[in-house]
Amino acid sequence: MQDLTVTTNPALGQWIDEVQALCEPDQVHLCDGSDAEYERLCSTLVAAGTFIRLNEEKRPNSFLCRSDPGDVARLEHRTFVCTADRDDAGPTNNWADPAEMRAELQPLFKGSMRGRTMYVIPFSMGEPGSDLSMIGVQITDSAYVAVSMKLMAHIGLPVLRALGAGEFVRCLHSVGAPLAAGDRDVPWPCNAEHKYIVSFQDDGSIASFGSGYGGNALLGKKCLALRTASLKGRKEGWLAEHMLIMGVEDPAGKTTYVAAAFPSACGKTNFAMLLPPEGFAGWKVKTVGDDIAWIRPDAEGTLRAINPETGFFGVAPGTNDKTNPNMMAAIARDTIFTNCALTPDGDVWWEGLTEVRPPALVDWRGLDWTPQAGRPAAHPNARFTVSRARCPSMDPLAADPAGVPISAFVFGGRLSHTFPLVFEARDWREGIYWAATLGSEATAAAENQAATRRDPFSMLPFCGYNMADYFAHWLSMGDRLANTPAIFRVNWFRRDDGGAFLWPGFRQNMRVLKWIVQRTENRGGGQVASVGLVPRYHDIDWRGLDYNGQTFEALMKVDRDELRQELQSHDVLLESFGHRLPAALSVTRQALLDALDQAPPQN
Ligand code: OXD
Ligand code: MN
Repeated sequence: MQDLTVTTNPALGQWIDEVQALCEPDQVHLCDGSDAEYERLCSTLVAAGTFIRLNEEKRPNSFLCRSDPGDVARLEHRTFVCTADRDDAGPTNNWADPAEMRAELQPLFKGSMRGRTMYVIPFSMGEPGSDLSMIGVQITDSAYVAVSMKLMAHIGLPVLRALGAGEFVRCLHSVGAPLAAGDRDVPWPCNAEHKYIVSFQDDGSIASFGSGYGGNALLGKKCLALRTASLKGRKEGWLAEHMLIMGVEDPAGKTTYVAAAFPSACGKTNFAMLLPPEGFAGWKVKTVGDDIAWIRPDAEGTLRAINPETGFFGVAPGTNDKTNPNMMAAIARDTIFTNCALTPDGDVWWEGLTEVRPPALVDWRGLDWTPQAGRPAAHPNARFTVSRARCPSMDPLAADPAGVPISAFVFGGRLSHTFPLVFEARDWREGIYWAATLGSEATAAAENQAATRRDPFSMLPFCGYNMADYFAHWLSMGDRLANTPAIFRVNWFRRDDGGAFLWPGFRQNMRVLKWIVQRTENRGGGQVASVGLVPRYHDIDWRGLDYNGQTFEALMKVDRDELRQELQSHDVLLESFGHRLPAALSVTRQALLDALDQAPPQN
């Protein structure tokens, strides 16, 4: 493998040598991506105390891993986008000068892998060899990262073959915890003092230091497939999006594909794997992806999307047989669990898994736990990592390098008030406006005035360039399409005056999906309201659910004053972009405000 690397891609051979000289690992392991290698590395992690092998009968071939309590989530304040000109990163990113950042990182990486193995992981986001794919090579001193990458991407020899002498994205990662001779390692090494997740947009490389967790460390995901790819997509005329992709198959066997963006904590993975409710015999939801979509116009002017990932890195708390039976089936075996609780019989548990909490557990920090402990047993951001091959709802076209045709975009936040269950934007431009001003309430607060965090297109932490230019890119994409997808906003989280949810959500969201599919087929079923086109009560298929017209009215109500306030509150976000904001967005906002003044009071 070493020879193959050096002879087929001299630039890769040279980069490996450079990183080895800089980071000074004890040894170098070039990952071939085989199952045998995965098993060997998992056994090494068990021997090191990083992994606990779960009960083979209850959860075959699965492991529990506990991170350092200070390394449990993505770190947005330590994530940097480096561009020569600060304005190219824009007001929503942490900007740093590329040369200064390189100078800052250099001494941190110097000797950072001492006492450790340096893993070289060639990986492909998208099918190896496809024109739509991107190849990266991650160098890391974390075996946890190496095994996780095996589940989340194509890795190893097939990728090297596809790479040949071609270009690859350099992804350098160190947990930043060198070991001196004789030092005892800890189960989850990381650096308590320095953490950096950096996209160098001048040469497209990525560097991450100090954290071993999730999107900070699995560099193919948020770093390459979103921050790096979004900039590449802008240059090349495509879109790298924080979106799930699903196919909705009707009883006649016709599949309509939808891509949907939701900020974190809005149930994106559950929606991507939705099991239609009773009464929807013959309808099927087929999962293409739960987190990332790469979307390009084809020669016919249709947008086609691929999910560049091969696995799921999903949030465990709240996942159960009701909220996501497909994911429950997927994680029945061959899964890496991180920061979940351990049961006495060697299985995992998290809040929401069962209605009744087990009487005794070991919590995510390794401490004894009982329901009286007064703290969660699993970390709220506890995760499972599992290959898509295990998920029963996968679409047969999920790995098709040509992608699937997108008929609709759906944007949704967690909003207790103002926004109805669903509406369709009147046109592409208005749809972009509603996506650009997407927001979600920070907490599931019962009060009406919960603070909204703006998260345009749910890309706030992931757009690798100035978001004003990103909006312009989306606006111009509309001009290039012959089959322009319809754009919808949804809100599963509206509450009544007493703070109770008005909509049951989960499987019942299928009713909204069915209406969306019907709209994309121009089969009518809606009326014009101030926000856009909305379904009437009889436009929704209610079979199997007792949901009365009065509650539906409360769910769909758009109050003119509330909507005006909402539109006015967009100022803060829009004005932050200054002169770079596309005029079309300010014009759309004004048109929506003007239309409100002319509309009847509650419509
Ligand atoms: C994720 C996220 O982990 O969006 O997918 O934070
Ligand atoms: Mn995500």
